[in-house]
Amino acid sequence: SVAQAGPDYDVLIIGAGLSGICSLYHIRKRFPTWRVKVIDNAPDVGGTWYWNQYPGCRFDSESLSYSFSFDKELLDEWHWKEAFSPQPETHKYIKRVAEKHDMYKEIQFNTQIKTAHWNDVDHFWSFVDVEGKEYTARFFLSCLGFLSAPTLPAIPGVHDFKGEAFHTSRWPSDLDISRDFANKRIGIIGTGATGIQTITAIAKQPGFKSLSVFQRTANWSAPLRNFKVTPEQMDIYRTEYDSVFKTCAETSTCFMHQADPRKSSEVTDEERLALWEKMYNAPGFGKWLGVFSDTYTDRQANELYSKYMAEKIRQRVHDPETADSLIPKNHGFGTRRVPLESGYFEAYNEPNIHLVDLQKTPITSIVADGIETADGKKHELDVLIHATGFDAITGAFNAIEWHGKDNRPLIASSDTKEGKRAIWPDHKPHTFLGITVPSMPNMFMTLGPHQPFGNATRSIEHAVHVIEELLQYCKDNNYTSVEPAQEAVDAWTEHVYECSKGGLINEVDSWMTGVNKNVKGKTERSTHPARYTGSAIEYRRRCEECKTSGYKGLVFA
Ligand code: NA7
Repeated sequence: SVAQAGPDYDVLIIGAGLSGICSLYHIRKRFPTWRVKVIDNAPDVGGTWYWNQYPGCRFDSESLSYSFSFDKELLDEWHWKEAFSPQPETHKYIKRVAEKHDMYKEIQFNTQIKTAHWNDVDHFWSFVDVEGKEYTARFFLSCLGFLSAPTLPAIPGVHDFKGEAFHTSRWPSDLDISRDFANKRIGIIGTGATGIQTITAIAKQPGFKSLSVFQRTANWSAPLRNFKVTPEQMDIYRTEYDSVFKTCAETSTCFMHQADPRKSSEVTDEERLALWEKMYNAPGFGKWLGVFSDTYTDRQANELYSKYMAEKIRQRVHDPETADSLIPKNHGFGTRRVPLESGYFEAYNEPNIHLVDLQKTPITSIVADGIETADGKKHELDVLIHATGFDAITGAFNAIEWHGKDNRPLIASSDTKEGKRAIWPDHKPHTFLGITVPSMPNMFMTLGPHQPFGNATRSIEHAVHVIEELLQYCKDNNYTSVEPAQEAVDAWTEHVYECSKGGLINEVDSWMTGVNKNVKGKTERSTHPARYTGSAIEYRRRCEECKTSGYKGLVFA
């Protein structure tokens, strides 16, 4: 009956985070008669900014640069209370966008999609949720998020802990650290961006008994330098939106910070130190992205800057042994995503905060009342926080069982029968422009594999624009199916691979290079990076080129 009546929706969007909200806004505006629906498994909009309610969660990007640019009225209305917005405010902002544009009526929450089938005869997708309800749609937008599938540590006994235990992105909404952590012995595993924010926030809250930080890899981190934004300041900021968006469009990462064109070796020691100090003392990512242009391509340049940053850590941590453990040994500054902090290193000067260096004493197991380490010690705990990150970029796709064209699965390991036919064998993405996927007709991705991420909102707005123009082209030509040609996919995938050569960032294990030791098949650095590490400017140029060529590389029917 579905085939006779046509699909239920013209467009189905999965995900109601920033990507889903932005997609819904633009698609509804451009195609007012289309039936559009959004599905999300959360109980509200926000995606990442809904789920990550852990204490201390906030932007490391300037709040202004994270705003949607499409609604001038809202830009005039909204007051970012802090230069780097905390999660509750950001969530309020996304809710405000959805309410103002009457989006809630199109969004179905608390719905987990289980399977997806492409109907190659009638050209539509059929999705079925865990309760067995079916949703059919001509076009499908994947707004699943690139850091939305949390992973617990693959440590023996991880489920044996009898106290309260949770992943940071599933922070219990009724947990109040000022009340519930009083006199508690808290343990936290993980020192990525999330761990660093959580640890700092807990450290600032008096009353807990002890905080033990289980650190496997030390991470470079540097001051955020956040500040409150007064109404008067906000008035001035509002006049700057256009220039902020323009700046972001001109940088290779979509952030507001542009590398200094000079090389570290071209300047005197004094000039070098002057720029580093200026960046270190300024708010935001300048200290990562605004330094000399060779910092992340030239090993020597990177070593110099890392030495400077190590000294900063030593100055802030009283105990030299702890300071030494906190300084990364196996990767240089900025070769992983740099978490920004506000008092993280000083936290270790508190007598009740302990760093457990897992390089010296690895965890042997998690037991009912704590964590045991290789030195025979048991760290007794009442609460265990897993700040252990995500199955990044491709991970969110695993929650759905995909049946693409010819019934092909999307992801499967190549040593299985299914894996031989998988579109992304061993999590290795194949895409065209990071927007379309072979054998997955009429599917378009926002912040999916092979797209530049950088400042998320800026990247999202661009991707959604590319997608809506492509939909327009399909509509104008009465096409009911579009998919990338294999040669275009191969060439694009090769381009993504080529872009990753030469950057030090691609030589280091992290979620950005596809490594998550807790996920089978992701324990080693992939030869096929899932992240687009070329310049966002080049990325946009190639998307534009595709359009102006009459969508060369895409096959329409
Ligand atoms: P990350 O950056 O992936 O960090 C995860 C952390 O958890 C990292 O320190 C890991 O150590 C640690 N980890 C993971 N598994 C284990 C086990 N089994 N044992 C010990 N330690 C473990 O995730 P975040 O949530 O912090 O940040 C994700 C992004 O969100 C961030 O980059 C921003 O863009 C926002 P490892 O380094 O693997 O040794």
